[in-house]
Amino acid sequence: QPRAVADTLADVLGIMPELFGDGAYQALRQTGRVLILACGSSYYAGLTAKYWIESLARVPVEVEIASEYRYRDSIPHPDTLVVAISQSGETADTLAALRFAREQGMPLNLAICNVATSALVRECPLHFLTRAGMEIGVASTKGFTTQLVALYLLALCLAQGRGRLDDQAELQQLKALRHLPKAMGAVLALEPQIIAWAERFAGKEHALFLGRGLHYPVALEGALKLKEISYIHAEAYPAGELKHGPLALVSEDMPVVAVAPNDKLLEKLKSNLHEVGARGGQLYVFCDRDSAIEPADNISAIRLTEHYGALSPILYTLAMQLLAYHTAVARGTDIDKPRNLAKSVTV
Ligand code: F1P
Repeated sequence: QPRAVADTLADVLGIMPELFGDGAYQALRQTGRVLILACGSSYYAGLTAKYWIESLARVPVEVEIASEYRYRDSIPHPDTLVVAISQSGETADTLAALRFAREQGMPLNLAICNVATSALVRECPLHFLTRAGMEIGVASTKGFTTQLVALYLLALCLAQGRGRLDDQAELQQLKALRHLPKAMGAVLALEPQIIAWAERFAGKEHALFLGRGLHYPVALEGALKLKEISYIHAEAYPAGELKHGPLALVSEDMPVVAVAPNDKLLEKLKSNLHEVGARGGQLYVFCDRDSAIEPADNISAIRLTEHYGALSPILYTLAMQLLAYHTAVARGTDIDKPRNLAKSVTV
């Protein structure tokens, strides 16, 4: 993972629209709104990008599940930048949604993709190639984290085009991005602690993942990874939704994983976690090193070594992926080739 992210950043010498291809300078300036189309993990990358683009660039973003988009009577806007995200670039639903958007009169199309020769890249006038290399497993891992890097760069370029990123801020952002591979290495070093959790998960049949704000899509991705490779039924909720239904499921048989970095939503999240603890739920909390979350009988915590601000979802995603991976190892499932799934869904 650190190498895939370093490779993806290798050609990034500055925050420049040209990173997204010839003509991107004009296109990104014209953009009045962004529509993101994707499936599976790539869709969750898109949900994360919505937070980034709206807060950094103040451009409104819609994120649509590509397999649904063309069946809805949505309202097209010609100044929309349509961003299609796909690791393989061959996902039939994502290609169909993109073509539908074009037919609706939205020709500003950008592909975020890992395969240079894919249909998606061929069809989009603008593209950013992630450098995840070959993903052996069906479930997207480094494909996902490198998509997040690409989307963060897009948010920065849009912000710059709107005068929201001065030279000083650009330097700081580049520094944070370049440090990412090292910070990811520090998350990978947490593996022994994650293995100990995974051994406890292996005997369970259900799990709940909670996050808030920017880290809600990380919870969604954590639940998806666990489902895909360990076949444990997992659901993710924004933690504030607990009391609107999922709290009824909480019991000591269902581990509850919380993505809990030190951000402005942590206090709210803590009170949500308290509701879980009060009902006998076992909490597994991923938090920052200096977090005020204290372990207790029903609360275990794994602390990530640094707080990473807006880029923190990339680090927390690694922890989720490791948890799913080691749970699958403990259950003896075929991690690279999960039953019923295909690497690219071309029909
Ligand atoms: C989309 C996706 C992956 C998932 C699996 C099936 O693929 O849903 O997220 O892990 O591989 O396909 P893509 O469009 O990103 O290639």
